Amino acid sequence: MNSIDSGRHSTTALRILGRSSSLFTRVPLIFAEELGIRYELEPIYDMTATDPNAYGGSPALKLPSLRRGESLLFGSQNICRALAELSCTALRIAWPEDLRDDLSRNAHELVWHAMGAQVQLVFGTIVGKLPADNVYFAKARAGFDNSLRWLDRHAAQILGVLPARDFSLFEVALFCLIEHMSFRDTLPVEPYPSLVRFSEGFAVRPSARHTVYRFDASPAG
Ligand SMILES: N[C@@H](CCC(=O)N[C@@H](CS)C(=O)NCC(=O)O)C(=O)O
Repeated sequence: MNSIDSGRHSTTALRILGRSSSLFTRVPLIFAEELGIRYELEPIYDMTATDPNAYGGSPALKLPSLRRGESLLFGSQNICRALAELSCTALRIAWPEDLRDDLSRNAHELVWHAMGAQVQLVFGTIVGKLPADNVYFAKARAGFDNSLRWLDRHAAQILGVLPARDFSLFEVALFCLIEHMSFRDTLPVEPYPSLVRFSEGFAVRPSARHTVYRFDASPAG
């Protein structure tokens, strides 16, 4: 079980259903770590299964979800919000609805788009072994690359206009995305030096060091 400074909070352990290798799972894991919330990661081993039970009951066959007793909450952003509501800390989190200008709103849209493209490429070409030159993936890769180039070009400005905060959903998502690209070998990160610099800065946080990407060992071996 991942347990962080349990003295700082009184929350009983929560179960995050996901994968230690998953981009969308790492976002709420980092939130939990930043907020000092105890959780257990319940690994989902088979992403090719078509039975919702293999995903802890997600009808969309997606991860992550959050289980609290009888309740099941789907999706990365929903889980981050639930964790923030449970937290006793006074940490300031910048959410998408706090963004006040086109630049930061576009940045949030593009990082979330890029995360979807990363999943599309990993699932289609690595897990599904489909041809990477198919227009479906070629277009995804081009939109992904364009989005990252835009984010890279505007990185300093974007980080400068985010509201006063301890952390933001945007920054956590961007960090998880950039590290995942090296972990899953989709696009090289070298063309995006500002994003890499940002990611290297974020990587020193304990929340990042406690959630390093790795493949969960299946009990079946
Ligand atoms: N809308 C979901 C998307 C989550 C997502 O795409 N998760 C990936 C893992 S990082 C997944 O479920 N991949 C399996 C698949 O696409 O079939 C969220 O925000 O949590």
